[in-house]
Amino acid sequence: MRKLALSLGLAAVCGTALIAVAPVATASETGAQAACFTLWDTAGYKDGSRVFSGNDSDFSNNNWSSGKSSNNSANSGKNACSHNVYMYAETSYAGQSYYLQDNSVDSDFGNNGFSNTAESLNGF
Ligand SMILES: [Ca+2]
Ligand SMILES: [Ca+2]
Ligand SMILES: [Ca+2]
Repeated sequence: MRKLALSLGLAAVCGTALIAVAPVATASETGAQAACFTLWDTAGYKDGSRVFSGNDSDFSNNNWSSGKSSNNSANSGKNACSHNVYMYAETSYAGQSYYLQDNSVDSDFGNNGFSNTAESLNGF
């Protein structure tokens, strides 16, 4: 009987430990947004890229991975988010807009009249 009680005691300790870990696993989901949207400098997902995990009201202070300015420069994008992402021709989500639906890609903004145009982005 004493052995059985000890086993049960250990099981209880393990159970408590698992419960304590659970909130840590979900914290990442409720905290920072997923980095699920990517833009590229050039059509066909080429040259420098930028990954977004939230809105950006002004591209002028952000460069592509290549080091070049990402302002008025996006030409293709992939939206792996579960929500639409909206790009705007001016800062602060103003001017002409173009959006990528959730879980969609566009290899060339040129046939959408949005080449080298985006200055801000939201939808997160
Ligand atoms: Ca910015
Ligand atoms: Ca470009
Ligand atoms: Ca297009």
